[in-house]
Amino acid sequence: MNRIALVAGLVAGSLVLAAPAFARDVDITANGHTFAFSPNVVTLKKGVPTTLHFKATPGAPHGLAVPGIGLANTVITSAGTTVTVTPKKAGTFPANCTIVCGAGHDHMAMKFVVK
Ligand SMILES: [Cu+2]
Repeated sequence: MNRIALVAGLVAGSLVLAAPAFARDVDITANGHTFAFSPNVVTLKKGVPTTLHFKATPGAPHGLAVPGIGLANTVITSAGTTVTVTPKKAGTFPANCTIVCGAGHDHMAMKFVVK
């Protein structure tokens, strides 16, 4: 292997190592206009702390409580709130908005998948 190929290989290897398989910071938007969470599926890794940055579109607050991932009842407003969770068990944990926020409230759902 010549020197350039070796350097290119090292750089490529570094890039692979720098990209985590699971994000440890996730932005989640609660959209009160479409009554949806975005993203509506968030993958976490068992035993790995992940910081969830919640923010709502201006308007009514929303809420989430997902005991299965260690998320206590959390009020989500346009000011934003940040919670770090460390899931202890693998599985799929559905979550519905916990605060009646408008006409589409009953459809406002997402899920966390812990691997
Ligand atoms: Cu709601």
